[in-house]
Amino acid sequence: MGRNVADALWEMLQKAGVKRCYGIVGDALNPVIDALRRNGNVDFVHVRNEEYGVFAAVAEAYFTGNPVAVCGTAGPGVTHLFNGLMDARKEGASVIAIAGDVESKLIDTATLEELNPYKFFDTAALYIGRVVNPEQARAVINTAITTAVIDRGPTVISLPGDVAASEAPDGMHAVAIPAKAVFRPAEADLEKLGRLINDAKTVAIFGGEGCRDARNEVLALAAKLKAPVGYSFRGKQWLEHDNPYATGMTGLLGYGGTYNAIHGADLLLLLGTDFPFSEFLPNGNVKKVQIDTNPKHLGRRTALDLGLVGDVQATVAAVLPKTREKNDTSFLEKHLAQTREFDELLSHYVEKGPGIKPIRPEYLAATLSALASDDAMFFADTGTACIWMARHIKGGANRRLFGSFSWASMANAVPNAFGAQLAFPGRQTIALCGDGGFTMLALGDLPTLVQRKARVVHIILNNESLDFVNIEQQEAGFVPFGVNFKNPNFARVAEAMGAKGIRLEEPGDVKDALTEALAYKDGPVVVDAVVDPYALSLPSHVPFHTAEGYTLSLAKQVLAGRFDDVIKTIERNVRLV
Ligand SMILES: Cc1ncc(C[n+]2csc(CCOP(=O)(O)OP(=O)(O)O)c2C)c(N)n1
Ligand SMILES: [Mg+2]
Repeated sequence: MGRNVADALWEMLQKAGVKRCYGIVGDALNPVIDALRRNGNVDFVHVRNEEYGVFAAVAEAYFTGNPVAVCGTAGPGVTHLFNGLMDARKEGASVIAIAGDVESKLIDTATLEELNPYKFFDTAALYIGRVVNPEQARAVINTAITTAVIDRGPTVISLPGDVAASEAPDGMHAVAIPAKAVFRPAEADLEKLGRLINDAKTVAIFGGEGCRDARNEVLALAAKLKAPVGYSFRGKQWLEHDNPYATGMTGLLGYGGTYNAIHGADLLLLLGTDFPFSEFLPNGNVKKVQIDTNPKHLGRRTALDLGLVGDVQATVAAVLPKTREKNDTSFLEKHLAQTREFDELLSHYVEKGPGIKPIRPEYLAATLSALASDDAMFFADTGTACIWMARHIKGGANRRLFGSFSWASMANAVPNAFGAQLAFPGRQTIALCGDGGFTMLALGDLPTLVQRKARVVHIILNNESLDFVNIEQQEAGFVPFGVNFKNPNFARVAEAMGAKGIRLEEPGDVKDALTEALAYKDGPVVVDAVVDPYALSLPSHVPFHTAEGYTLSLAKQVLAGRFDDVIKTIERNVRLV
């Protein structure tokens, strides 16, 4: 027999730029993996849990721009892919899942491990194809690849082993992937946008992931309009560094002057952001324009005066010549000053850090940021790690920050970092993980990293709690419950598994321990940092229900005056004086 369907599958994936496939083999996938072995051009990364493989694939796809394959086999192996595929969908990563399916003659008979892929993947995948006949394979594989790449999300090829092993029809291997299209709003809408900008005395910008390729244009617009620039977590890495107009983030992780800037401006430009926390966005007095490639994003978080469908880069470039320069810098200066003030507030933790035990996570994160290389890639687990990354890890032209920002799954950071390390070997990849997150997924796959000598620096925030939920419960006025647990010494566990382990308990040792960890070149290193579980973190603006919750839960105190003053009082006083 000549080429089989599985051979053609790998040829097509390889031609589309797939360099790796993460997953676990078995039954239906055996002919698929045999074809991968014979092909020789795609690295098969055996992981101990399929979910870990998908989070690795998400980071690889997101940062390289290439599609990445994952695989899991029939039923249970396939279900393990799901959470990661949801993450791929929300983070915009081109991940192609090859789902082993039951033999084609047994489909729809509820046979062992049978799972209906259409029903199961419906929420996660942008496209699901079930290859039940070799004649159909080219079209299905082609659609799965082009959809994943162009719409930047997960797709699924459900493949019974017998079909994978069947002879492929001739000529089944071309995939034509176009370059990224330029997407601009209609001229009439650009004119309207120009008028809105020119009529506004003050303009504020709030940018998100859609500013990834538009940094220069956004900064040029800010310079011309003297506009403060705030950003979502996903926008931070593109817009914050080396930006004289940057005013920080808003939302629950917020810091700096952005909240007040976007509420105080005449006009707010929402650029490539689907920032989901509507209560942090202005209503009423502020006019709002949103620009996004995805029309579903327009107006769903806040009511708009104008919505434009287009790339931020192309749209801003097109509107720049239509705008008049503004010369009054007072609005900008006011919010930059507020940003500096909040920066100083945050630096209290850092300055006092060496003297406070248990170790303050703020101090740990800030020291890490200072020691890490200029092109380090940082990954944060969902949990308090996100807060410390948002506030204390400084970005840079070549630094990267990533997490499960929009799906918000736990346990993403280490597998994300692993995928990035495989894609960029030797580059510093650092996972800030929760102890809940580390034990949920990362621990089981530590041997995978040891085996591959993958240089992933794990920094575990060992607070023996699901601290983020602990904070959440207090914000909501609950008595914290179900959030505490006991940990082993993770440094010793890591050593037993063949990784380097560093136990960190003394604040005075933070610098040396992190320096040692970052310098380690022989594989994964696990820094088990015993940190303060009572590291209270409040945003630069506290919505009323949050403040109310804290009042109930913590002390039923003050809170009659201005929220900002209250936050400052708490920030300055908790364990710092
Ligand atoms: C898979 C999953 N389960 C539960 C949650 C809800 N959740 C969000 S953060 C969090 C706590 C994380 O704890 P840990 O990893 O220890 O980090 P910490 O906040 O303590 O730093 C939980 C349970 C989630 N987001 N994802
Ligand atoms: Mg924890």
